[in-house]
Amino acid sequence: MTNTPDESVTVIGLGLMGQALAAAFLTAGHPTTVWNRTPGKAAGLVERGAVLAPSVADAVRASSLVVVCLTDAGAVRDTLGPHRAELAGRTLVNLTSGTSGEARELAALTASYVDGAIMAVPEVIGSPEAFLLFSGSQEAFDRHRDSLGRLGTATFFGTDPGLASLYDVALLGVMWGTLNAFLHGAALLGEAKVEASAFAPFASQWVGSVTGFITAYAAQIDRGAYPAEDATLETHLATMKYLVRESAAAGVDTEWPARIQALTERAIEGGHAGTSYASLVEVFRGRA
Ligand code: FVH
Repeated sequence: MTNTPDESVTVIGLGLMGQALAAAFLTAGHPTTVWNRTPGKAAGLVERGAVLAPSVADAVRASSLVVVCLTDAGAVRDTLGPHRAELAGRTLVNLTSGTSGEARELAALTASYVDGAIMAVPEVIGSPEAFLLFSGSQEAFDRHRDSLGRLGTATFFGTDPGLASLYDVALLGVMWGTLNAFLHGAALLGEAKVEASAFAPFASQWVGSVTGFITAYAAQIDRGAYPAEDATLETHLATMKYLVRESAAAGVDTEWPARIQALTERAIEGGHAGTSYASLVEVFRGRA
């Protein structure tokens, strides 16, 4: 990564995330132009040397790399759709959340389109702990790799512009599933007067142990074979029933554990009784 960037960058959208993106480019020394529907949000960045463009067209024309971060795909379409002429020959990096289908549609805005997803909060933008997922034009990503690397740890997943968004939602699903499981456990233990902060270190340690299964199960999924090297689905099912019964007895939500049990029962009905937990992927694929 070069240390003294001379590449000018434009950031369109100065919400909580857009402000952090523009600030990271300024900190790295990039000549930075900004635009926001509500111009007042640019004040702090202008004080740091950013140029506030009077219009979207001026903002796009100011840089070879245009980064947009708005509320949703509709806002991106409304804001940049009328400016395809200005976007021609420039790279547009869209860091707005959205679906893979929306990303593929927005890729029509310019030949040099890169879609992205930010797995981080604004506070960590500019540090390696900010993970940014990209897909779309490989040539464009490679050309601006150093500049995009100023935002955090950047990974390019492939030329399908929708891929970064799919990774984003899949990873968010891992986050929500994990947090739901912790919160359900905290509710259950709370009925026994156990504080969440007492449960937390055990839950964190256990999440760390459980992530060890991910690599092994990924290999089984890719091979399409699910040998029970740790525990069979029948063993899992027996203990899942305890979670359902304990939840009912404690008067906390039973839908969450019952859903887990139902998925496993469906896999067993599909002939996976003696296989590993990874065989539930067949249920999620709608094949069990
Ligand atoms: N904030 C976060 O931690 C998450 C981390 C993961 C990725 N998300 C996504 O980033 C996009 C922007 O999120 P945000 O937190 O910056 O959102 P806001 O602070 O609400 O700012 C929204 C900006 O979008 C502008 N805007 C909205 N609608 C329009 C429109 N129709 N035309 C033009 N601009 C529009 C808004 O402008 P203004 O209200 O200031 O005038 C803000 O600049 C988002 O996709 C997250 O999912 C962030």
